[in-house]
Amino acid sequence: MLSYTQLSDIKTKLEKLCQEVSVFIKAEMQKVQQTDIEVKDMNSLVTYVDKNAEIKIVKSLKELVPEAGYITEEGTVVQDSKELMWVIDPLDGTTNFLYKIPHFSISIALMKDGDPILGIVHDVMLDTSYTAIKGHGTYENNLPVKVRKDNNTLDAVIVTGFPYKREPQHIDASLQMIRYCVENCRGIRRLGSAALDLAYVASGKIDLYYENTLNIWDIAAGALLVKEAGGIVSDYHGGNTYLQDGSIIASSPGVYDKMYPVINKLLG
Ligand code: 2AM
Ligand code: CA
Repeated sequence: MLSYTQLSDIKTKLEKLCQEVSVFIKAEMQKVQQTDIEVKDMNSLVTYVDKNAEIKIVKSLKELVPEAGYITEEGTVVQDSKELMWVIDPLDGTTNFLYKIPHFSISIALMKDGDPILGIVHDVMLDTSYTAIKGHGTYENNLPVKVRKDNNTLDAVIVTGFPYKREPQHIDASLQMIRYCVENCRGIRRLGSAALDLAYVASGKIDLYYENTLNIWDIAAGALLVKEAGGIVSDYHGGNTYLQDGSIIASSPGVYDKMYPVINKLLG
C-alpha cells in the first residue's frame, strides 16, 4: 500500500519527468515529417515521437514503482495486469501535434485495483502540470483548483470531440447535441486532447466535457483530476463504467444535473 507521502513523492517525480519528455516532444515538433506518420486507424495517427516519448516515460516509471504493470497507448512495453497499473498516453492530441497546433499533453495515471489513485496531465507547450492524488484535491502547477460553480447552462462553455464513428446515425446524433449547445449554452469548443479537456473542467476553465469512443489512457488521469476538484464524472448512462466504456461526461455538479439528461437522450 502506497502512503500519501510516497504518492506525493511520486507525483513530484512525475512532474519532472513530464517536463523532460516535453522538451523532447517540443524539439521533435519542428522536425517531424509527413513520411514519419503512420495511420493506425482512420484519423488515428502516430509517429516515432509518440513511441519514443512512451519509451522514455516507461523507463523512468520502472524505477519509480517496479511492481506496477502497464496499459499504454503505443504498446511499447508488455501490457500486463497487476494490482498497481500505470496507464499512459505519451502524446494526447497527436493530430494537433502533427499539424503544429500547440495544444497536446502527456497523460499518466497510477491505478490500484482499477481505480486511479494518482494522475498527471501535462500541457506540453505551456509546461503546466495538472495533478491529483485520490482524497487530496487537484492542483494546477501546485496551486489548488476547483470546478466552476455556475449552474446556469446559458453561461456554460462545453467541450467535446467530433465522432470517430462515421456512420450517418452517429454524425446526426452528434450534430443534434452540438445544436442543443449552440442554442442553450455560451459556447462549444473542440480542442483535440481529451486529457487536457478533462484538466480544463478540473481547473474551472470550462463547465462540461463529453465525448465517446475514448480509450482508458485518454481519460484515467483526467477523470481523477475532475473528481478531486469537486466535479462529477460518468458515462453517457450516468454510471461509473467510463474507463471501460469510453463514453464520458465530466462536469461541475450544477451543469451536470442540467446537461446529463440531454446527453443521455441524444447520445446515450
Ligand atoms: P490521441 O491524440 O492520443 O489519438 C480528440 O477528440 C481526442 O480523442 C484525443 O485525445 C485523441 O487521442 C482521442 N482519440 C483518438 N482516437 C480516437 C477515436 N478513435 N475515438 C475517439 N477519440 C479518439
Ligand atoms: Ca489519446
